[in-house]
This record gives sequence, structure tokens and C-alpha cells, in this order.
Amino acid sequence: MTPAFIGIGSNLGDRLASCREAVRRLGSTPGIRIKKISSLYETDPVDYLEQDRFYNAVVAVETSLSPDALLKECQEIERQLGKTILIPKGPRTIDLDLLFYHDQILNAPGLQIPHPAISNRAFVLVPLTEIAPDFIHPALHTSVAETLRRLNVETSRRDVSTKIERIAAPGWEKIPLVSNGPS
Ligand code: PH2
Ligand code: MG
Ligand code: MG
Repeated sequence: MTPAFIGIGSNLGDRLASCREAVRRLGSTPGIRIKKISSLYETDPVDYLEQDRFYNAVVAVETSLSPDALLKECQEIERQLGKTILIPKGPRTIDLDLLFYHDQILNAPGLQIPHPAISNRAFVLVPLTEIAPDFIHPALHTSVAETLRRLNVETSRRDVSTKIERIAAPGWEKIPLVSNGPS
């Protein structure tokens, strides 16, 4: 079993329901076991600014799947939950991003691990720090908590602040952590 981290985002439709259903489906996929779920955060959009605020979270999993197979399962769940993107980096009902796959570094055209944007995205680093502060970024060789601290320093120098708030989401933490299928 290999530890991996998956980022979750939604800013279209029922954001809480989409995030929760994505975690539930991940956890009932054979070969994926959910280990930890971060709090849910409401975050200002980055990159493409003319869109609604996101719900973001990160889950830690253990998987017997290869990186490619894990990516395919994420994409299948995105498809099932009705992901359609009209604008790159624009509004989406659900987004599942493979952030880390243990300490592996992969640079295939369809799959880059670690996810290339982790170090400048507080909406990933804040929930990640909550569940895995000591995990070492295999390319940067800094812990997740340290990566977030550096981003905060940089961001305050640039005087850019994007709001990230932990939100009370009743039942969010009650997603069953057990997998249904064999793993
Ligand atoms: N995802 C994007 C682009 N911008 N902004 C926030 N706050 N959260 C996201 O998940 C997000 C984003 C493209 O995947
Ligand atoms: Mg994304
Ligand atoms: Mg994505």
C-alpha cells in the first residue's frame, strides 16, 4: 500500500454535496483506502479570478493502485459527478487532483507528480498541513508545513492575500472511512 494525497475542489452547484460524494466514492473504490480527511475550507479563487469561491479539502489515502490507475479512478469519479469545464481553471462541480504519490516524481504529459502547483497554492497547503504537516515534498525537500510557511512569507511580501476560511460543514467528517470493495 502506497500513501498518496488527493486535493478536492468545487465551486459549482452544491459544493458540499459534491466534495462529500467525491470522498465517499474514493473510499469505496477498490484499491483506495481513506486514511485522513482535512476540514473543508472556503477559498478565494486563484488563477482565474472571475468565478465563485471554492470549497477545498485534501484527503490522505493508501492505495494499491499505480499512479496512472489512481488518476483514472479520480477522473472517473469527476465524470460521474458531472465535471464539465468550459474555461480552463474556471468553474467546476468537482476537481480531484493527485498531489503526491509517496515520494515519487513523475513527469508524464498527462500526469505530473507532485502536482506542479502545490507550492504556490494555499488552498492546497492549508488543508494538507492540517493532516500531514511533516510530509516531505519529494522535489522541494521541504515539509508541507515549511512549504506553506514559505508561501505565506512570499505572499505577504507581494501583498497578495487570498482568503481561506475553515468552514463548519455539518456531517463533512462523518464520511465513512472504510472501503466497501477489496483493497
Ligand atoms: N482550482 C483551480 C483554479 N483556481 N482556486 C481555488 N481557490 N480552489 C481551487 O480548487 C482552484 C482554484 C483549477 O483547478
Ligand atoms: Mg485543480
Ligand atoms: Mg484537476
